Amino acid sequence: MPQSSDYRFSFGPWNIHEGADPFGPTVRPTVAFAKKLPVYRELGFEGVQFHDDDAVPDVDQKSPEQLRSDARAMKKMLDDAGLVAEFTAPRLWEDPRGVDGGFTSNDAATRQWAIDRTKRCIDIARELNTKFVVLWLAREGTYIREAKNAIDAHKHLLDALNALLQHDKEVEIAIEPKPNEPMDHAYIPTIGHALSIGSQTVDPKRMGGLIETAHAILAGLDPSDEMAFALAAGKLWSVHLNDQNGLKYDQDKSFGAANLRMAYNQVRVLEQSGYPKTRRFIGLDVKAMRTQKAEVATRHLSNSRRIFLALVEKVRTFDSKIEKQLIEARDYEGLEMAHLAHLMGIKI
Ligand code: 3MF
Ligand code: MG
Repeated sequence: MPQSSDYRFSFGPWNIHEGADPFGPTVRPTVAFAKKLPVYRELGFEGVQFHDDDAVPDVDQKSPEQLRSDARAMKKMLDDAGLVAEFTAPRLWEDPRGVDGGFTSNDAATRQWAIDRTKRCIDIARELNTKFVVLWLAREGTYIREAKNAIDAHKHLLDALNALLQHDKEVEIAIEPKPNEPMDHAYIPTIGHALSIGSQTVDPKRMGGLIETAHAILAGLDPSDEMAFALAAGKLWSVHLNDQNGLKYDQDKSFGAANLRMAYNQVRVLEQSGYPKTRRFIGLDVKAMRTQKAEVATRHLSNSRRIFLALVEKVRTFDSKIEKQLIEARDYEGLEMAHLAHLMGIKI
């Protein structure tokens, strides 16, 4: 097996959850944040991905001093649990003001609120000892095309990114693209869009991307190719590995649970790029099934990590001589069979 120290794993507190869905209430008791922290190390994780209000509740209401001192208290909790913060992400989508988006709202005051709130999210990150902020642009899109001027929306988004980069001269911002849900159409659906807008900012080297498996599949794209695009540009700053059974609601299934070969190819591209050497995290954005009983409602996390490490082993043990021969002969049926046989543990 690969050394588990090769890769660093992270998840967000929202990945241990009560099981509510749009059609039914919670089915498991709430686990307090402080009770989630020890679970990280137990399951082999060292990084915590935070929404701003996971780290400091009532972000908008607090004075700057209060915000920083609350964030420092959270940093102490992390230190005591032997954990580090990977990033913070502004949870704009749960605030009534963000009902029709923040950065791309038609209302100037709302756009300013989104920028101010995200500046606070950056300040929290810095107190948690990370420079890394992730933007999942949940409601930056439309339910109907005519609701916003899309050209203006992209300009507003760029203005917001510039204001954020200028607020803190060291912050590094990764956009997490997603094509739909909650909106019908999101303005930044793919990593190509994310890196393109990043390249137009005042400081492109501090703009990158986070790729989530399910989001790429919902865009009809192959997650490993999306990752390769970002990796080739040195812009894959984190991942949200999970799985997705075709074009449905965002499922956040355990990594490899729907399509093991697609999972293998994501691991393969990360291995090819030497991702562990970057010391960046492998984030798992996975949800337990609603049917899962409370006592075993963290298995989706440990199972996903285990599948990831088993696939690292598969990638590392694939016979590179056979690969080279089959590629030279352009025998892709043979190459496919060699990979499938290796994955299944059968002889060709
Ligand atoms: C939604 C997501 C989000 C983001 C998170 C961090 C709630 O589909 O994937 O999870 O990952 O907000 O950016
Ligand atoms: Mg995600």
